[in-house]
Amino acid sequence: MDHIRLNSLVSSARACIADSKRAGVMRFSRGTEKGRFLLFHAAMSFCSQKVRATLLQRGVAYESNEMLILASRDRDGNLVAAENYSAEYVRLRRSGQVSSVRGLADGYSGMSSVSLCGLDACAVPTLVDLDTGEVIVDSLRICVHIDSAVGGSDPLIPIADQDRQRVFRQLEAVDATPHPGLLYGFHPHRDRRPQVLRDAMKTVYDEKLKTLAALAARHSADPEVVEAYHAKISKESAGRAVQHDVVFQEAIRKATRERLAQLNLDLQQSTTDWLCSNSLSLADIFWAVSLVRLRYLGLAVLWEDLPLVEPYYRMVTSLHSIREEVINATIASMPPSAYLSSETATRAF
Ligand SMILES: N[C@@H](CCC(=O)N[C@@H](CS)C(=O)NCC(=O)O)C(=O)O
Repeated sequence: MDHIRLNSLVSSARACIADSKRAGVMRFSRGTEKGRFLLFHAAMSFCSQKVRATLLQRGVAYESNEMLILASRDRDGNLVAAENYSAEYVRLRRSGQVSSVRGLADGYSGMSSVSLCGLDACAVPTLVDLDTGEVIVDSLRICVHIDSAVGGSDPLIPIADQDRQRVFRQLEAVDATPHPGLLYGFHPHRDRRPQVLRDAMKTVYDEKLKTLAALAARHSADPEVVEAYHAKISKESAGRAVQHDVVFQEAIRKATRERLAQLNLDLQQSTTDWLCSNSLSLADIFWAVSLVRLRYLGLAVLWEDLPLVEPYYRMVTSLHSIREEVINATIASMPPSAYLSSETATRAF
């Protein structure tokens, strides 16, 4: 995309962030590549955590634009839409929609994989690469893009073909795990999610749908934006319909358990220091983010009889990038969980 159009889309999206302290903030990591990447993200977003951990692990500087991804109430009690729902941000995100993607996500599976479900134009993270003029809208593609753009001697995607394929198989497994479904939906039998979170989830869909309907009406003159809002309304309505559906909720729990059992098997068969190769790979970062989120939700029970998963959890959460961008970010931005504390974050493995 040409730089004039890109800069205009970016400045409009940046302006949707209500607090200027969260917009246009340079984060240096170890101080390389200043000024190339801009990230729109949220502290609590599990997809954003994958990207921030990758940036920190690779020591890449970027401009952080942190968005509030939940609706809130103003002083008069009026509903204020999440910042990522604003038309200006949706326009930026749709500019990065590539033809290979399945179109807009308008159904609900409990997953957020763009390749399986389509693009959610109202979601984070979004990466802008000012050097190539690209807008990239999927955490998996973003992390792969950053790793190859940065180059150097410690890539997170191995060069050797077989190792590379092994890494991609794991990235897809994490991508197809229904993390959003497990966050939003009630847990049959015993719900271990923090009480504050469970309470917030009672109204979350109604708030999303109300703010999206108002935005679609307000921007009725812009068909591209309206199409995105209608797809999102359809997706979130489908999510609300299964939020308390025992069959659906048990099925996503079973799917998660199967992925964890496969991880245990892969760890058992692995002959390398890390999951897929002798050096840390993107597969380890993605699994770290997944396991931290599952533990936060009280779902470490799903791997209590899988002997290799817990030691692997300790190994990947000993990384500074994971402690900082995943564990600490979760603790700082989400209601406290009895299953994830800063002590678990610093415990040596
Ligand atoms: N597959 C996409 C999924 C993006 C996504 O679902 N983001 C979530 C946070 S992890 C979000 O923005 N949710 C807010 C909402 O949908 O209202 C990616 O990995 O980037």
